[in-house]
Amino acid sequence: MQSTLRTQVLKAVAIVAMASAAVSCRTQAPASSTGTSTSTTSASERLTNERLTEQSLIPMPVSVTATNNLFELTSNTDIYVQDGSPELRNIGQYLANLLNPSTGLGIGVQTTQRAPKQGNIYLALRNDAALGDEGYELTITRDGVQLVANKPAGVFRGIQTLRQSLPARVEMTSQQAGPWQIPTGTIRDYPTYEYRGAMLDVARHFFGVEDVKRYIDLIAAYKMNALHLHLADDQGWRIEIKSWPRLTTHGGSTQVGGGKGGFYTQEQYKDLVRYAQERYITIIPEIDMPGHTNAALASYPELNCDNKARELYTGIEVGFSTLCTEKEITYKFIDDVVRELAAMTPGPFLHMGGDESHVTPMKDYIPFINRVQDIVEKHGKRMIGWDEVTNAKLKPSTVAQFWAKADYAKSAAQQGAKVIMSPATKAYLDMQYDSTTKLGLHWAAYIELDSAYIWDPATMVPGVTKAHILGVEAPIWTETLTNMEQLEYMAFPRLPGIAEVAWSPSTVRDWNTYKVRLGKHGARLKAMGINYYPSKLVQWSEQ
Ligand code: IFG
Repeated sequence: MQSTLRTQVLKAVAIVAMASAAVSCRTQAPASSTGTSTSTTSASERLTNERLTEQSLIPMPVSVTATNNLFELTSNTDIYVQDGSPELRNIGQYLANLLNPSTGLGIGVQTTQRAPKQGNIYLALRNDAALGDEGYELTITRDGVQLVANKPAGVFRGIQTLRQSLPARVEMTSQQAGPWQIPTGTIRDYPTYEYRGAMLDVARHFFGVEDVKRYIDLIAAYKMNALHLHLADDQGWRIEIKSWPRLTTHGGSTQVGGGKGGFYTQEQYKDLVRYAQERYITIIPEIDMPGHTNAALASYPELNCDNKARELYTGIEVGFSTLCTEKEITYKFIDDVVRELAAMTPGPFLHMGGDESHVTPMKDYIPFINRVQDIVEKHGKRMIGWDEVTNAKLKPSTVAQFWAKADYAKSAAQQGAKVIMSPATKAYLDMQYDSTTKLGLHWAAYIELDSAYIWDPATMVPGVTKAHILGVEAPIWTETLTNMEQLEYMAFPRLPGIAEVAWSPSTVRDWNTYKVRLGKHGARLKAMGINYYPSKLVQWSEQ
């Protein structure tokens, strides 16, 4: 159809729709309060609801096309998953578990050989190379929802978009009034970076299994796929190592401020790994060394060069500790720790820290890091290290995590190692928003929402281009954070913005339009029970 004719037809349709909408909203029966939506929603009313392109989707998808109609979840709606994939069935159940508490629609999960009849949601795998491992295509028509991807992970990521295209109250855990309408259209989407992570420091202050699971749920909602757990530092050792039990019984017994600390048994750690895996999130454990090791040095005298166990430490200084790099028992210790950690970590990476080794002479640090790299490789894993490790000779499989020194990031790229971008001046979620923020630190910068959003990993460090970058990670250090409420206040709303930096192409990223989307997203953050910082830079709408 000629474009002018098409435009005239569309205009005519719009005029008719507006006219009948004016009529229908006067005669429209009120949505029933029982939570089951009425089926009398008139066709014209469908044209007046928000368009798919106006939903506050974060991360912003690669492409969104609206078709100005509505699909409605009703008590007849079920989730149909393509037969033959247990993973799809689990994902279907995850979606049902998200929708049922708030909608009260009793949505079930069925397996099917072919697309279901109208009124249902369909999850399926389909070869579509352009979508890659985590991309998806979400098609919403008035007759149903179809979510397809190459891999189950892509379907899971698409579900995060589907939930964001429903009203924010869908995130509530108590039953809410309907109707449950989704604007129609098509979304084709896939990530820019393959590594999109968050780091949680459970060493300075210990966060129990339920808190970590909550954080996993929150980062999953923004399509992140990695959770880096900072499990050991000066103030605490948080993971049971059976061959060195005092690491947790003694080294895990306190925390910053002198509280009782805590640790994960190996069973609890495996439970976290499983919980994350169900959300297509890889756990990356970090044992920081040779610095940031006071908890281990307090637990075993023999790990100290003078054979004297250190006192437990409950302050927040850094850079005062080091393993004894010239003693062989140190490498036996590291081998035991890496062996046990690798055995319960299905993911490809072990993070071995390497930062702020201020009392380890560089002549000792370099061979130490080289040797740790070999131990990690011997146990079948790839090493990640903070950017100081680029002083050593990095294996091509090793990943350097840029946090402070651009030259180190550049050196990693030159050595052919991949880089994870976590600039402290942009991505450190423990940085205060401004000088009035009661929690957090500001040694790197004050980071308001715009500053955490307006940066491009691919141009941040000269000499480090997109080809060198594995992905982006947002660390949160917990020297000043003691519980989830405080953690959420510092992590949100900056974390969704960084998730967008990692997922969305820079061509669709713009602070002025993002802040409007984020403002509308406020209702969703509230509905998810997130204690977020209501920055004055954003017009928040919470209804
Ligand atoms: N730098 C230290 C962290 C933590 C942080 C607090 C790194 C790699 C300052 N190392 O960031 O242990 O103390 O903002």
